[in-house]
Amino acid sequence: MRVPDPFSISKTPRMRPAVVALGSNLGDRGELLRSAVAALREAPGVVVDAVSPVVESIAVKLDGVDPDAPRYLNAVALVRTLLPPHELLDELQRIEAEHGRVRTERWGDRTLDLDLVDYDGLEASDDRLTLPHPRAGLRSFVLAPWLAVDPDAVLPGRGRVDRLLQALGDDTAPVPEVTL
Ligand code: A4P
Ligand code: MG
Repeated sequence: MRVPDPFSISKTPRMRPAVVALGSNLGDRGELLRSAVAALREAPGVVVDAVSPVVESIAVKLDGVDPDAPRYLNAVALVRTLLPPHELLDELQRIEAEHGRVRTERWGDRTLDLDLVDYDGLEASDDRLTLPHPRAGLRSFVLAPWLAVDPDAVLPGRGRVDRLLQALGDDTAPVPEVTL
């Protein structure tokens, strides 16, 4: 029996909108985010339409916020892509690896984290990819920059980003001196 693919999208190639969250709390964080955006712009089948302002926030670890860990810079990029979701994830992970990302501890400090927050409103999950990103709605460091670059943003299945952020509270600080 054929198992239906939860990610199945129409086979007609077209540019689909996606939202990528960027984060860094090690190294030259601003330069790493800038270089990651440049790499996204160069990725085959990816067009970057907009990049948010940069915000700073306290690191969230598995056991809660950690004021002793290096702070994060975060931003969000709005893209359009010809790539199916897993191929876009491959590109994001390739860019992470090229920027010195080493996976040791889950939610540990990292030079670069690229998360796929939304792919064309898809709600689906397998062992490699969950869409939308399951924790995006709980994180002001994702919601605040996303809202700044798209006032009508909607997190699939969860609702409008402005409402989600209002309910959550915004604990990010703007970093206007870093532009991407
Ligand atoms: N994966 C599944 N769905 C997705 C998706 N939508 N986007 C899988 C990206 N990856 C997805 O991720 C683990 C696995 O998740 C991947 O192999 C992929 O197949 P990872 O990047 O290797 O590890 P991680 O980032 O430590 O894990 P996770 O659970 O994705 O962490 P989060 O939720 O991304 O949190 N604090 C602040 N202030 N700012 C931050 O940006 N980021 C994190 C990471 C923790 N604390 C933070 C921040
Ligand atoms: Mg990640």
